[in-house]
Amino acid sequence: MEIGLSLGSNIGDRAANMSTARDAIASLEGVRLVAQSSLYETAPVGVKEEYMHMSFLNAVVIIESETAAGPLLYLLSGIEADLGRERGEDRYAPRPIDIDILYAGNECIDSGGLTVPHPRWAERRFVVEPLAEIRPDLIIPGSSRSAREILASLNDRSGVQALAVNW
Ligand code: PH2
Ligand code: MG
Ligand code: MG
Repeated sequence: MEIGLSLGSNIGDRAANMSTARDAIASLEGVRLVAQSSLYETAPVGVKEEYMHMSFLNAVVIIESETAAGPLLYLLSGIEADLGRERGEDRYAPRPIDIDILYAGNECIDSGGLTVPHPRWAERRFVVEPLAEIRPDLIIPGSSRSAREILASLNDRSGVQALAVNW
């Protein structure tokens, strides 16, 4: 099944964190990397005032996975932990890497701490813009519009800029 992932980093060597996480995802058993967006430099959304100066790198990665979303989430948390992610009470605290499942085929899941499609993906420019770059015609369950159409009418005006770098 095709699964879309959002990657984000706002601490440490952000570009290295993004590449290392992408490679670790691609190395998971039963996972094949299908597409990756450009790297985007993005303004923080919804973080505490004290972290507003820490801009993010974001990207979307698409995989073909034999592992279902539930067990995959567990493996992805392992990659986050390997890259030094610590989980405290502030879920939006700076992190070397955050890996979120955006969608998993046409599945709708709401159990065990996992909600798929991601409940906020369509409101966030740092997700919609990289997704529309690589899957403009994708319609994610819960929406009637394609990624490209959602991007065209997005309210989130926060800064998102594609970087001309390989990763
Ligand atoms: N992730 C968040 C909260 N805010 N802002 C940007 N620009 N990029 C993110 O990845 C991000 C965020 C929670 O996971
Ligand atoms: Mg997350
Ligand atoms: Mg997140």
